[in-house]
Amino acid sequence: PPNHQRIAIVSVYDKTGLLDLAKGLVAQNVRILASGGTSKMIRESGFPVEDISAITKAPEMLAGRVKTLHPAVHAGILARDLASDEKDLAEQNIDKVDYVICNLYPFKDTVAKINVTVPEAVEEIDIGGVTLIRAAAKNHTRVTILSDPNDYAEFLKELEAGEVKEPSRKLYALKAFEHTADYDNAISEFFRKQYASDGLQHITLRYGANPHQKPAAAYVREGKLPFKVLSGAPGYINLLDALNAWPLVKELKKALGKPAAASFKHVSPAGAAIGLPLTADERKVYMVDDIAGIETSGLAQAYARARGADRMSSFGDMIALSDTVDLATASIISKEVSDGVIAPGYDDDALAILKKKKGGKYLILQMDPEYEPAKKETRTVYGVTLTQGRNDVEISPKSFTTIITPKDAGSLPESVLRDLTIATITLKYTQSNSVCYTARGQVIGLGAGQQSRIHCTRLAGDKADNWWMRFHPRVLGIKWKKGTKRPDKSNAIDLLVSGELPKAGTEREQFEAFFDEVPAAFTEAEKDEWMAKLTNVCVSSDAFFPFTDNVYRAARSGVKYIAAPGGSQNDGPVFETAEKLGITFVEQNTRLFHH
Ligand code: 93A
Repeated sequence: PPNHQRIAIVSVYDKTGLLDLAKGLVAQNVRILASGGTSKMIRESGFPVEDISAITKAPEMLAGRVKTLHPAVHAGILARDLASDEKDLAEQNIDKVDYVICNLYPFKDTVAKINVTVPEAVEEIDIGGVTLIRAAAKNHTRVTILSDPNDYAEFLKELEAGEVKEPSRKLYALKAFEHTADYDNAISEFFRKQYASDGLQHITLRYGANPHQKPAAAYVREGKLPFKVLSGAPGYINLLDALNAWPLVKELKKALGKPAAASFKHVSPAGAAIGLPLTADERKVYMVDDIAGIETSGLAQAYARARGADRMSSFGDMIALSDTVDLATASIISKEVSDGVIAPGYDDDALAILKKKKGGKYLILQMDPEYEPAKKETRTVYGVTLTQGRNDVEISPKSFTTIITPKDAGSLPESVLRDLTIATITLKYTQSNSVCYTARGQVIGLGAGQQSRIHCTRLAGDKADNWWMRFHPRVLGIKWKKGTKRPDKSNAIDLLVSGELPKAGTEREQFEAFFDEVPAAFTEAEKDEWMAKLTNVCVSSDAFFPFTDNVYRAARSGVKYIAAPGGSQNDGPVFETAEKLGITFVEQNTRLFHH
């Protein structure tokens, strides 16, 4: 113990346990110095206590705004056991402080009240208390800081036994730092809502994942949000989609040098693509044969492909586009059921069209293309904070040089490198497990969020089959009843090509009502014959294939190239199966789980 009489500075808003604390300190012959209200309460209970002014020789002033802010207090707390510090103290006649017991004005409780005003909140911003706590915590090699009444009993026990030990001082200091950090967070959160709720730094969201999850907001702690809301009001899931879809298209464009588009639903892509000219059949299948200017707009081609990959899943999508949105792209969007779009910019005529969508409620976000997110990501789940480094691994055609099989393979054709790049970047932003099939510069089947990899491979394969069946001449030749809507066409085609055609009853009647000539169901033989024409499909997987079944399934959908990480106990059989089936297997060595 120090050779002087030990001193405690006590300044607490929450006076829980205060008298037991005072009693314990007095019993150990500790001199107590306390701020106004604290001192009054201790004195009235009959324990010896002095006001802080006994050492500051200055009265509390400004109606309590200055109570403990004084060199006599803070030099006493901050002084180390150093000769130079001792000398400074001696010159000013200041005594060292050993214990600080402080908790802060109730800022959180005050701002939680409805209709609290800024002046009311301002008065609850504790300055002196935070300074006491920080100073004592900073000097915890010598000083004990108690910021929580729950710690008084343990503290007194240690004191009675002799002195507060280093491990306890460390934990009290940590708690004190957390306390002031949390307090400052509450203050900045209040002022962010008051002063920056203009959508630049903070936006209030309609609600969270569900309408009963309120309040909800999106904000950054520093600077501005990287996007502006040009129209509509974003929801929580819209932003989850937008902030996953945007980096996907940004990375696709960077990797392949062409405009890119993604169509998101429930935080996974339904489709993603780069801009490549469309064949007449593709224009028909993607329902864009009436879009003026699509021949020259790479961005419109990219969105046509992204939306065309899996039209059922894209219903009500959140769209990301890598480039300034032009009229052709906006014209496609205007015809589709969609929730919103994020892009770096909008041509005036494109913006005018989009602003009219959904009765003016269509969500239009403008993204800052230069924005780089922080390297560290943080979220809380069930009250627990999780942090990780952002997945900033760069995928490009160069990621596919380790060819496992066939042994004599040269380098891969450019179109294959392109499609493997698209598949793999898409997986990077897909809920895991995920497996992605690509062809012709676009996703054609994506399996997301399945706990079993083979289920992903099947789901994605079935989607790829479905995509290809939509190019069958019977589908291209469908004679629609006049006035049939686009979503109804997509649903009816899906029933036809997936083999889910209703055979009888009302559902059958409803199906037939869409057509002038009802198309016949596909026989197994017809399906097999058409599927055999699909080839050169690429597949990427976000982690290794544990069993050969994945390779067999992929092969049935025209897959000739697979990229996946190795590392499975079954790598050998997986590679052999690929070789046997004439599939080139490329080791892409980065696991890409995403949640
Ligand atoms: O207004 S203050 O920021 N100015 C100060 O100098 C100061 N010193 C301690 N508030 C200050 N405090 C706070 O007063 C403490 O954090 C504590 O919450 C409260 C205790 O006041 P009293 O002892 O008068 O009840």
